[in-house]
Amino acid sequence: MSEDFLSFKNGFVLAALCFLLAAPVSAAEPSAFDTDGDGYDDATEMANGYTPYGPGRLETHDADGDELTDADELIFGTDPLAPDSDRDGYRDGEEVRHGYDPAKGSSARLQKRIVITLATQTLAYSIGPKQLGTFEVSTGRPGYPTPLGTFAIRDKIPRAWSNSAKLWMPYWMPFIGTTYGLHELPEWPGGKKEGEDSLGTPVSGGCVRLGVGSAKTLYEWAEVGTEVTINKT
Ligand SMILES: [Ca+2]
Ligand SMILES: [Ca+2]
Ligand SMILES: [Ca+2]
Repeated sequence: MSEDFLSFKNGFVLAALCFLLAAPVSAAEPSAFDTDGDGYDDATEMANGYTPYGPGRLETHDADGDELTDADELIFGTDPLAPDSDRDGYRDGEEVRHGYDPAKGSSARLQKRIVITLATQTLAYSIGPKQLGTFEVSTGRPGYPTPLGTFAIRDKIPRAWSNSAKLWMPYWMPFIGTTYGLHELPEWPGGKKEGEDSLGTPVSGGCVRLGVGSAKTLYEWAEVGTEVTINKT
């Protein structure tokens, strides 16, 4: 056998092997892949909350040790088995922590978004494709509706005075002029503070009120320019 033929034959075997390894999972055979070789196929593991990239749960396991869990890698579209998915020199978890997109090169930012739903009196906040949490809020009472639409945070003031309502608004973040904004349950001169039990019911003058704790969390997380969307449902 000539060397040329051997090299051709080895190349063919290698190509066939690569094809078999890379072959997509057929719809008729969802059990074809068991990435971590533990005897359970990837689809079954994920359907039950387990990671297909090693032992443990999808939500807590970090197969490549880049501070992004296997579950978050799937959400952000990164490679669960590569610590620096976009190969820009920064690890996936480090990028997310600093607000950069771990799947899209060095300068792409992840967008921060706040969405308030009037029907449920809830606020959700997210970075890129990942929702970070939800809070109960109180929006405008009948006759004083919170405007619908998409706006942006214009300012951040730790404790603002409302001249029209004569009350203090802790963690004030206006999103329409200085009239409508997000803030903690208001306080009146003399020390009275709106009760937490008003959350979940639209009782404000049009602003979006948050509870003690949640207002501070959102204030520290959000930035001037963070998008704020108010939906009816
Ligand atoms: Ca497995
Ligand atoms: Ca990871
Ligand atoms: Ca990176």
